[in-house]
Amino acid sequence: MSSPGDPAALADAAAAALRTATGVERHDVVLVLGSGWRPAADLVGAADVEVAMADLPGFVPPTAAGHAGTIRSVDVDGRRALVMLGRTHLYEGHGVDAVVHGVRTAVAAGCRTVLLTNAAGGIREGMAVGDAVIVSDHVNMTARSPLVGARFVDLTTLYSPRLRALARAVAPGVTEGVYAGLPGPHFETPAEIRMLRTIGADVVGMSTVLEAIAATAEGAEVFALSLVTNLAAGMSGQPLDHEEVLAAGAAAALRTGPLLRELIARS
Ligand code: R1P
Repeated sequence: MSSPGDPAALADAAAAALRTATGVERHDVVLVLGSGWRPAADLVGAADVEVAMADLPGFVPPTAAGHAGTIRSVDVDGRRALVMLGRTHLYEGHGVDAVVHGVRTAVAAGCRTVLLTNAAGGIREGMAVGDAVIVSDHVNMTARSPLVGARFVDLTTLYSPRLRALARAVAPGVTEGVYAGLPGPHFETPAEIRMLRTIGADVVGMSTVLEAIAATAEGAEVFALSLVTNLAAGMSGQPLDHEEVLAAGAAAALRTGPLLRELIARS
């Protein structure tokens, strides 16, 4: 039984509000945009309706630069997509339920496919700014779970092998990698990057892992795509900043936008 304040009830209420605002009874797929991904999303398709997250129950509008805080309803070759322009991060201080409310709402609105994007630091030798990386697995280093109070969930194939194969077919040459999700908001130290490389991480960021866990627990098929927007601390000799993250996303949009569109259309 759910109470009005519980996460499932809030997601249901937000999904109902989305249905009213968009006039669309059921969406098929959700695309969550990470830092710097907005220019790519503009190439996915024109929005029929754009709703402010602030107008929907349970949403805490994102505060990170480049996260607009709106949700578009877009028709992509007959597939109905929700495109979330921005996400709430753990470091914004609103807790795990706020972080995963977007994907829970999307699943409640009918989405069986959850596509997550993020900006990430490249850890693996040979990576370059502008590389897209299909997330094959993750290391959750937030020490949190969206499933506290719930049940055990198998994560063996958290990142859908089917969707990963589709992405590799759509974008030959794009490699796969393991995403390490840290709480932030500080960037990692060079020593932490050496540790992350040792434990098998290829890219690092401050999002995605909790959303992926929540989405799979709700029965959705999950896919995640990182864009290497900087080389991780200690690898380039340059200090890290969020502006270069946004700029790298914009520079890659002509490659990443069509990839997202194909994934939505064919997922
Ligand atoms: C750092 O520049 C910010 O960009 C990434 C990091 O996680 C961090 O929030 O954001 P997304 O993961 O939302 O792309």
